[in-house]
Parts: sequence; structure tokens; C-alpha cells
Amino acid sequence: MTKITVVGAGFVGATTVQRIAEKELGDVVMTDIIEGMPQGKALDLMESAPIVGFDVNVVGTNDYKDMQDSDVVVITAGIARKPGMSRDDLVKTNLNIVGKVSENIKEYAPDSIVIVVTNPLDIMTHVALKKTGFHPGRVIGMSGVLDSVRFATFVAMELGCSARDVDAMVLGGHGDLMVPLPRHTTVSGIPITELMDEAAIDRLVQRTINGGAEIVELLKTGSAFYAPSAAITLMVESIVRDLKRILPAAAYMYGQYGHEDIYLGVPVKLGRMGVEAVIELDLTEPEQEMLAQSAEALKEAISTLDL
Ligand code: NAI
Ligand code: 2OP
Repeated sequence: MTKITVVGAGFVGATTVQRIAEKELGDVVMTDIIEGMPQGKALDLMESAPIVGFDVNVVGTNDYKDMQDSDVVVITAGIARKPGMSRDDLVKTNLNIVGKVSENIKEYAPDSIVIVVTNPLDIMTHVALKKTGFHPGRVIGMSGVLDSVRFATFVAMELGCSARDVDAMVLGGHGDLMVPLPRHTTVSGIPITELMDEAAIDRLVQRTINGGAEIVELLKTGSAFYAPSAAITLMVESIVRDLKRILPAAAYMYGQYGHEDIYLGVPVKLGRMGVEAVIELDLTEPEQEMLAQSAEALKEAISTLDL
């Protein structure tokens, strides 16, 4: 049986565990530092199985050892943004948390594929890479799927059509410098540039860039978790079922798109080996420039860290 560990049993972690269990993607271990909390959530979830109808096992724990031999580990441990905080404000606290979690993954789940979710996403994925020492194809950041489905949702709302018919693409870092690509965003194969005017597209692009903050402003006590957990589960499914879906994710650059030694949101093929290919799109000059700005900001942030 496939084994999936989710580190951090807060809003994103626990909702992800629920989605993974309900899709029967594997047995799940949910770990957190708060005593009793992951155990309580796991038991509560198991008690829903007779109604929902899933046959996988969900275990809650405070001991990293229980992630032993996991096939996939999802890192959601850390603190989330409060109103007025940028993702970068989270760096110091989450650096220590993700560093410690990564050292434990290296020890107990040395063959796993790691999906990083903790913010600031692109930086934390870099931290996990350095602290696990894994091959970069096995350490991936989740943000592109979330940013893309937000864009898709806003397109569907604007056009009054089914969100299921919208395929959106957002590249770059998970932050103010993300790069939504209207040219590569389609409704049943029709580019949105043929369905709405430039002003509408610009408005939706801005709303996408601000998508995380919009939820934070509304919730006031935390950040988004329904769409993030759905996005994580899609990535986990593509890995454990070896679906080889083409999804936007933070992947390590070896020169693709002209960037090196940095995690950047790009379309990847996701399968049992992790990132099995990076898809290089033919970008326009302005798109390349936006991606370069995103990469520069990340490089600068990473250069200040002692990794
Ligand atoms: P939360 O506060 O509900 O949960 C975080 C959990 O991590 C808490 O239960 C906490 O006790 C636990 N934790 C802290 N240190 C730990 C450690 N060393 N080991 C295990 N668990 C530990 O926060 P939420 O809403 O679940 O968000 C989690 C993280 O995910 C945040 O950093 C947030 O910004 C990020 N996030 C990223 C997204 C993305 O697109 N990449 C989307 C949504 C959230
Ligand atoms: C989001 O975009 C908080 O990064 C998280 O919702």
C-alpha cells in the first residue's frame, strides 16, 4: 500500500489528509507538534469512513519516526499569514520548521517524493532541497496548480461558464511576481484573449495575483485551505498513480527558461519519479521579463539565507 505523510495537521494539512483518504490514494500519516491534535483529527476522520466509504488507514502522531518509508511527504508545517503580513514575513519561523522537518524526512523517508506547501513557497522548497539533499526532481513546490485554478475560477465567473471547461496557466513565484499567462489560458480550447477584452483579462490577472491575500483579508485568522488542499491532492494523485499529468509546479531549474539553481513555477510532467520533465513554453518578451523578475526576487531572497 502506498504511504503518504502529511506534516502539519492544521487547516491545509488536515483538509489534504481528508481529500487523500477519500480518494483512497494510500494510507496516510498526519503529524504535528501539538499533542493529541493529529491523533484526534485522524480518529475523527477514520470514524467517517463507514459513511464516506474509504478503506485506507489514517494515523495521527507527534513522532516523525512514523513517516518511516513514506512514498510521498507533504510539508504544510509552519505558520500561516495573518492580515497585513506578506509571505516573506514568514521566512524566519518557517525556515527553522521546514529545515527540521526536512532533516527528519531525510532520515525516515529517504526514498520519498516531497511536496512543499509551507510559505514562502519557492524559498521553502529550496530549503527542503538543501536539507534533504534529495535529487531536485524529488522535491517539488505546490503553488502553480493553486494559482492556476484561481485564475480559472475567475475566468469562469466572468464568462458565466463552467469552471471545468477552463484551463489556466500561471508561472513564476508564488507571490506578487507570479506570471499568469492569458495566452495559455483557454475555455474548451478557445484562448480567453478571444472571449474577453484586455481590461477584463488585466482585472482577472490582478485578482489572481492577489488571490491568497483576498482570502486572508476575508478570513482574518488564517489563509486559504480548501483550494490549496485540492491542489496538493491533485499533485499527490499524479505521483502515486503515475498519471504523468502536466501541471504547473515549483521545479528546480537547471537552465530552463534561462534560470539556474532556483525553484520557479513552470509546467512539469508529474509521475512516480516526481518531476519527470520540465515543459519549456515559448514565451513572449514581456512574459520572459516577468519571469526573470520573479526569478531575480527569489534569488535575492535565497542569497540572504544561511543554508
Ligand atoms: P495552520 O496554522 O492551520 O497549520 C500549520 C500547522 O503546522 C499547525 O498545526 C502547527 O502546529 C504545525 N507545525 C508547526 N511546526 C511544526 C513542526 N515542526 N512539525 C509538524 N507540524 C508543525 O496553517 P495552514 O493554514 O495549514 O497553512 C500551513 C502553511 O501552508 C502556511 O505556511 C501557509 O502559508 C502555507 N500555504 C501555502 C499555500 C501554497 O500555495 N503554497 C496555500 C495555503 C497555505
Ligand atoms: C495562498 O495563496 C496562503 O499562499 C497561500 O492562499
